[in-house]
Amino acid sequence: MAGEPQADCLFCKIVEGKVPATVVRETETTIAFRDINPQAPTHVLVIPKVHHPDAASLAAAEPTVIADILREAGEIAAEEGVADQGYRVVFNTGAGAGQTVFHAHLHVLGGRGLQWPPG
Ligand code: D5M
Repeated sequence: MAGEPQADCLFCKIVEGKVPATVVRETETTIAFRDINPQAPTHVLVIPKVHHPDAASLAAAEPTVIADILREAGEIAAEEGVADQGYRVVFNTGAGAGQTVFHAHLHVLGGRGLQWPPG
């Protein structure tokens, strides 16, 4: 059921502490950890503790948690020292857009020049 931990979900396992992650910040509703395959000097994932498969379904069910995630992204950018240079936040949504983990997550990327369009 949406919102409930999913036994086969990697990011639910990180939330539950069953899979290790390099956690950089945690709130009541979110957890942020370093991406295992970083695409920039700063590459952090911010996820909701509740399980929803993508950002749109999370926003529909728990709109305040999306706000929590975006606020955390700003805090992380500031803490990592990439806010002044500029950074990118991305919700890949759907396999065709490169989503591989179907637990909503926001990529926070910074610390290098970022091209547009992203490809
Ligand atoms: O992004 C999913 C991201 O999740 C991708 O950049 C790799 C990252 N990932 C996968 N497994 C782990 C673990 N165990 N720790 C940290 N990061 C991880 P997507 O937008 O779905 O392609």
